[in-house]
Amino acid sequence: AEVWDAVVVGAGIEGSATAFHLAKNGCKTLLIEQFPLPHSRGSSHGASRIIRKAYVQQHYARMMNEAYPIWEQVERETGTQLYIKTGGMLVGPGSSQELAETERSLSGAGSEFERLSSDDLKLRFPNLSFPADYRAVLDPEAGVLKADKALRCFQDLFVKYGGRIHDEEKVVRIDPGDVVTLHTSKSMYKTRKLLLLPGPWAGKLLGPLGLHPPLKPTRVSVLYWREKGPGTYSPKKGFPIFMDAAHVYALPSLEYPGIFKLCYHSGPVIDPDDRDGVAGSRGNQEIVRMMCDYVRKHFPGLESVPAIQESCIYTNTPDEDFILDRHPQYRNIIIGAGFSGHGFKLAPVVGKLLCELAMDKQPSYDMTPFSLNRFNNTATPQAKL
Ligand code: PYC
Repeated sequence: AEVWDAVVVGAGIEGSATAFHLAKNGCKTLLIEQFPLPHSRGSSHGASRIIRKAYVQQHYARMMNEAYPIWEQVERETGTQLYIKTGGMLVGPGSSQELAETERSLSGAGSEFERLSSDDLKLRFPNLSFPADYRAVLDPEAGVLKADKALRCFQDLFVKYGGRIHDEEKVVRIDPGDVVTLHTSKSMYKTRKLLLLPGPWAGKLLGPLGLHPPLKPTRVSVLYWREKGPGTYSPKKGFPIFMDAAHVYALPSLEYPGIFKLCYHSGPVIDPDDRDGVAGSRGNQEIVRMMCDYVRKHFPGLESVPAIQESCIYTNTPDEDFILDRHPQYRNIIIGAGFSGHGFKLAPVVGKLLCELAMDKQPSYDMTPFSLNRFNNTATPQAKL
């Protein structure tokens, strides 16, 4: 059988961006996806995602300095607009650690931001209602990514650079070795490097390879809300994407123009193969009720029950940092997992880093926050987003 330089498993945004970098760097690469493309079974479906530099963790703020130019390059190469600049705001109590740390990481990454005092927040955003001590950090470069188009662009460029995509092909067994053998539902492949980016299926693929990182596939309810008046929270009227230190986020929906997407960044743990569990509402009613309360209190211009509910899977690590690492024993097997609901915007840099690992180059960033062995000590770090 022919031997591939690289096989990438999983054609979500992380796998597709990784495959793009590999092909662009001259590796003969196959991208395998278990479902027909495009699909909504994983974490890369839908029309919109937030893009921002405002991060508590400085490593992501720095990586975003490189992600933006790569997104721009993809836009240029495909002639497709992917990024809509709206600006973004992070709100929280004046004493919030998240706000202070986000300002510190933006400064450290050399990125601009604006600090809004409690009075500024009330003046600038009279259509929001927060307690008197709340303040905000404004990230001027934040905005919306056209997610479904972005996914397609990475896959198109991958093919343009000589890559091959096989969809509707499920991996059933991996035999490690100097040349890895990959058995799928349709065929068998040999590859020098295997890159696993299976999204919520990571646990199922890694278990047989002796790895059990603490990954939790989580069903997040994606909630869409109608406005009471036209365009109250529209970017056309200067309203930015929104994040609350309490893990709520909101953005104008490209899925349903004119309707606002506002969600809670958590949900019940599910099995990605249990379709009822993925699409269902078990465990989410509580979150929907909580979000109705949230909207009534803080977004008085929205109707207080969601007009549309969809779902998406986040694959969470305990510290919400990604896993980007080699298999500790089989060094030619490379893993990207645990994107914890915030990986889409960073996919161009994730792909670059995993490509560097696959090509035995020195990674461009310190990989310590992404290591598999950080889970070996038992203490569970506090989640922070
Ligand atoms: O990372 O900005 C983000 C985000 C928003 C919603 C889910 N993730």
